[in-house]
Amino acid sequence: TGATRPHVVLLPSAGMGHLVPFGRLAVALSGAHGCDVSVAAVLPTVSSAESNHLDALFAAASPGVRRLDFPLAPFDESEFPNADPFFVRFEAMRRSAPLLGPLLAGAGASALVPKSSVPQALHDPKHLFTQQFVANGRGLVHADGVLVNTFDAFEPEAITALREGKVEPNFPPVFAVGPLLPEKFPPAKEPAGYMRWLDAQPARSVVYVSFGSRKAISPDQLQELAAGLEASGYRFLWVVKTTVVDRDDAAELGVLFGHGFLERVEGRALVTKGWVEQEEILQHGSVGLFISHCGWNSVTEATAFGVPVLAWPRFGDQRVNAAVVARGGLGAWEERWSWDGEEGLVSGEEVAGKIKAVMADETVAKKAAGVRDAVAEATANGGTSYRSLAEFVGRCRD
Ligand code: BUP
Repeated sequence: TGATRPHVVLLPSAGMGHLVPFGRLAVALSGAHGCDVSVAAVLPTVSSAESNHLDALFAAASPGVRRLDFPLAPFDESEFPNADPFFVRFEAMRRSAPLLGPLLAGAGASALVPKSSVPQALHDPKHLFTQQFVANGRGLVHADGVLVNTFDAFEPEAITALREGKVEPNFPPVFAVGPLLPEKFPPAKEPAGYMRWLDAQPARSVVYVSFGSRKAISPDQLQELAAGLEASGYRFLWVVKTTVVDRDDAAELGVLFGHGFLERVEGRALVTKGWVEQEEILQHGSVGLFISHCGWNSVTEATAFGVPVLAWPRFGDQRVNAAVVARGGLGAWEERWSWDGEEGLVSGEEVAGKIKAVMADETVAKKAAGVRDAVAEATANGGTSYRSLAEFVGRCRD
């Protein structure tokens, strides 16, 4: 649109009768009409005439026409014995439709989800997770409604797109009922050591670091992170999960971080290996920043308590969540920072620089406080999440 070149993606169905006019349309759009065009090559092709035609098209067409391979999801053709192979292909394509989103993202046709943010497994149509994801996705449209743990003001585009049928025309009603707030359990009789430590720190002075429990960080990256936290000069509370160390043993932690690290940061840092009550930490007034893997629960907990997040996603949906953090005003994300990425280690210097910049930036803290206020509004009686949950309950009664 406007001054930018439109990017048109063409998805010809099976058979030369479809492929030929789509090829012509591609050439017309890219030539006189100045569009970037991607033509999906649905694989495997049904006939050799089609594969020859595709080869010829991409060899002859202008550079504005790109080939976009679209491998179909696994499909058992024996379901349709004696059927016309082209009709069987139409069915296979219809069933592979959920794979189009990631494909288009890879073609740069969507600004919302770049290919690198699509969970790794979904890049492979044969992956068990992809097969489950596709099957579940198909089932979802038959649901009477879908509850999502987010709130309208935090992810307005995504929620609107779902509600207006832009993601899937028959998508059921969406109830944005989040963030689901932590249960209020009675406080432990003896506060944990890390809570007592937090009590002794000045307001908003501590960087809380936790990357969840599911995947250990490489020893090299761990050392860079340690160096960065040390060089930042800030106080920090670091919950370390590694397969190397399995207890809170200073000597072993010392080996992991490099000699003398724990001694050098003593007094301004607490490093622990065990399970912590994260929601208690996030609502403690001493915490000023959360360096997080952006598991969705961690993100929602940070929204509820208005703690700015410095996103460092690792795998699965976490890059998408990190983008939501940045877009939703909850914090910052350097896109290079991702352990799934192929761009190598993030240096201690870079970590220190970013921590200092974010901690010193009053706007970051103000915006995160704004998100917290929006949570309070959404979840209070009459707010969007409260009403969504009430409407959901109302429908259950009908
Ligand atoms: Br670790 C840890 N204490 O020590 P996410 C986590 N949590 O309370 P995801 C603690 O577990 P992974 C700890 O507050 C959150 O509610 C945390 O869920 C809590 O991570 C939950 O953030 C973790 O969605 O990965 O993606 O489930 O299992 O690695 O934490």
